[in-house]
Amino acid sequence: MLKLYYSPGACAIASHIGLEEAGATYEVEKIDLRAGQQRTPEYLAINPAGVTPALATPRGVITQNAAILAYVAQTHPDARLADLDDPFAFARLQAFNGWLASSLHPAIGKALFSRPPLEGPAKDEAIQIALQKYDLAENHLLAGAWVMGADHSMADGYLMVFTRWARQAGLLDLARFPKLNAHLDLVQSRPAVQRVLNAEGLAAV
Ligand SMILES: N[C@@H](CCC(=O)N[C@@H](CS)C(=O)NCC(=O)O)C(=O)O
Repeated sequence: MLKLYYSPGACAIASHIGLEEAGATYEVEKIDLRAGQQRTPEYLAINPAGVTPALATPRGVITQNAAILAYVAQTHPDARLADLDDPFAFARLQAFNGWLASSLHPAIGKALFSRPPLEGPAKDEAIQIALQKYDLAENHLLAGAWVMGADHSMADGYLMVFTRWARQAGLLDLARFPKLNAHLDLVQSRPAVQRVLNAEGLAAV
C-alpha cells in the first residue's frame, strides 16, 4: 500500500492529485508544517530533508513531486498521466515539472511564505521575480488548454499548486494571465481534484 505524507494546501497536493487521478490504492498522513512536525525525528526518518511530500512505497520512500508523479504515472499506465511510449514527450513533461520544482516554486514560495515574511521593497521585488516566471508559463510553456497541449497529464495538478497560491494572493491577474486562469479553472473542475481538495479540507479558489 502506498502512503502519502502531505500538508494541506502545500505542494504535496500535486502528488495527492496524481494518486487520485491514477485511481491508486493509497492512504495519507497529514504532517503539520506550522507545528514543525516535518522536523520531528519520526518524520525525518521518513524524509531526512524535512519537507513534504514523501511517498512510502513497498520498495522505500520517494520524495519530490516530480519523481512521485513520474512513479505514479509509470505504475498506473492506464490513467495516462504521461505519454509513456514517447521518450521525447516524456522528457518535455519532465522538463516542465522540473521547472516548476526548481524555478516557479522557489520564486513564489519566497514571495509568499518566507519566514520571517518579506516586507516592503524586498517583498515587491520577490513578487516581480515570481510574476516573470508566471509570464514564462503563460506565454511560452503552456502547449494548449492542458500543459502538454490537448491531453491532461501529471503536470496539470502540479502547475495548479502555484496558480492556486497566486490567485489566493491576488496575483493571478486575468488580463495578464488569461491562459493560466483558464487552466486553473479547468484543473479545479476535475472530479479527482475536487476529491483531493475535499480530503485536504480545502475549496476551489
Ligand atoms: N521540490 C520539492 C519541494 C518540497 C517542499 O519545499 N515542500 C514544502 C511545502 S510546499 C515543505 O514541506 N516545507 C517545510 C519546511 O520547509 O519546513 C518537492 O516538489 O517535493
